[in-house]
Amino acid sequence: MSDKKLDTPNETVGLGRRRFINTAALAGLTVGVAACNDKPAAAPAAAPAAPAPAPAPTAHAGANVHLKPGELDTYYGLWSGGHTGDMRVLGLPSGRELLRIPCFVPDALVGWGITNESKAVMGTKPDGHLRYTVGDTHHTHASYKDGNYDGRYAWINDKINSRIARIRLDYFVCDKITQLPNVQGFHGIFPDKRDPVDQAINYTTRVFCGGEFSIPLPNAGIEDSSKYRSLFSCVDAETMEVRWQVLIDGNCDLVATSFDGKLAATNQYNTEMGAKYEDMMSAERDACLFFNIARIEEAVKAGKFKTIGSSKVPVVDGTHEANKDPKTALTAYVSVPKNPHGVNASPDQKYFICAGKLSPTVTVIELAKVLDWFDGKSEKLDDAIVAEVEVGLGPLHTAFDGRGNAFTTLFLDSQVVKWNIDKAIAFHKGDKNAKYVVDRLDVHYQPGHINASQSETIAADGKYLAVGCKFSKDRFLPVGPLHAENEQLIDISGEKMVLLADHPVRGEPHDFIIFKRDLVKPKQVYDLDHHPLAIKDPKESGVFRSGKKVTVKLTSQAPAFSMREFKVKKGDEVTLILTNLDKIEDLTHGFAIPNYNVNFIVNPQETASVTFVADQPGVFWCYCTHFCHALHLEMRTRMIVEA
Ligand SMILES: [Cu+2]
Repeated sequence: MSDKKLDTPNETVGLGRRRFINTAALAGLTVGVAACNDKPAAAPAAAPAAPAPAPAPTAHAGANVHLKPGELDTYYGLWSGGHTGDMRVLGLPSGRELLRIPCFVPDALVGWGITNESKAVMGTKPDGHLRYTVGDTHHTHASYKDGNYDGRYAWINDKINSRIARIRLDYFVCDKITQLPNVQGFHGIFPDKRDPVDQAINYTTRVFCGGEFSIPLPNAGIEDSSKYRSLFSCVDAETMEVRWQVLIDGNCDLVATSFDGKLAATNQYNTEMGAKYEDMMSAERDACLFFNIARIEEAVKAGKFKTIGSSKVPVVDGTHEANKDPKTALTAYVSVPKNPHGVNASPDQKYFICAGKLSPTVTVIELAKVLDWFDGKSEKLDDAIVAEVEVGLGPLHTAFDGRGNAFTTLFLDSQVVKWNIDKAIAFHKGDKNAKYVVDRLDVHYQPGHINASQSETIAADGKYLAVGCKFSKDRFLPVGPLHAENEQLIDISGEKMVLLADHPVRGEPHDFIIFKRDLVKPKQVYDLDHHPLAIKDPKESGVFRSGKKVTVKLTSQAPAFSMREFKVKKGDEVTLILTNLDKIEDLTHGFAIPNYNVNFIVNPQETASVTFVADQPGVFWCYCTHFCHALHLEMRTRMIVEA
């Protein structure tokens, strides 16, 4: 697969052209590299005497991503880790990775999947072992208030096991995970953009979740795939319970929500309901499926639902057959070309954009016209399509600058295309002079997800654009067959895009959001009262026996644990509770027990516990694993297991 771009003499968006001009993109790249080096072009090594004069400033040279030591980033980025099952926190524009928040997969740094508290969030089998130790996160979104992020929560999906995790953005930890019933391949998520939308219905923020794989419902091994269906789910942001589901024809891919809370949508790439890829791509058009949220909630309230299998979640009927009358329809299938990927809401609150994937087009759907169809004011649902224009090969995802421009990744072209929404609409209406393509930029390589700072909020600020490139190839030092991925950062504050930086990341990130740093207020120290098992005074420490069950209560304060030793008997079921009484931010302690597969951390004023059977007699030096003090190595206690 070659990524060399062959320039063609003229920009064209005409049918049949499979390549697009790249001159502007190459110019942008050159400027970007110069800006990145922060220096004028270097003089030849042999003639170092006088520095070359600084080049005349270009109209827009690109922001500086190289922060000085001690300088803070101005944006947070929340990245889904892919099948590492975590969420990554990056500072932007520097691209420095600050934290990985474990969600679906155990994490050795913090003891996620080791402590009782994290196991309770992750879910266990009756034998106490984790139900799942693999995950596949794709999409991450944060909670909104009045159209902008409010810093309460973020959510992330697990495609493998159809789970949604909630991240508390005060402590940057996962606190709840919910598995969606009767869903396989849970893919897109998006929360409401207002909270609450309608007091009469009395809900808090909802998080909408798309089920990608169609399955027999209930799942009883039917081979005729034409009978498979999938479900679109609504999860309550506070309780994390599934409120309702919609049975649909076809599948769900990504999800978008309108700013007024009235509509959600998912793009569908397999309206054919095929089981083989040839069948999945056989139709020329698929759909962007809209959900009329108020009508769905009314139907649920009125008892017009069924349940599937052992799940008690109400399921309303959103299939074609049941939704032919616009006046009562819960769903509307807007036809879009072909195996679309990505549906994104423009920050002017007017449009959803579907990217064509197998079609070189983007489709602009006007939300007011979808609502008109539901209200019987418009006969043809297709009238809601106000533009369908060519942008390049393999369009996948779209971001926005808040100034009327959209940025779409072109997977096959290895480019980002900047295009103007109003001009695309004018072109679609017949103004063939409307030059809607504003700029193109080569990226490296094969971009998937894209997002801009504050993109899908009313505060889209058009400063930075990040692009998740699935292949980095020659951009970094080789480290064997598996390469880092390349999250590239682009300055979009000017007319032309300027490539600012390559940020290598460990595989295999997908979606991400970028928001201003002042939108979250992280806490530095836990509250002792938040944990029911907290040991508030070292004097409460001790070994408490009830038959074969033993509770060990311990506190930590650098450089010591509250007990210098503790004794249990072989065969005891030991629950060890550790409260970190240190009150200084970042003064975290670890607790490891050799040969017992125990290691976890406790942050300042945090309490965590582990349960294990003391099946090996002997002396075990339990030690602090998280560097804390000059006497860190001396910070130990002895577990004595008596035979
Ligand atoms: Cu320590």
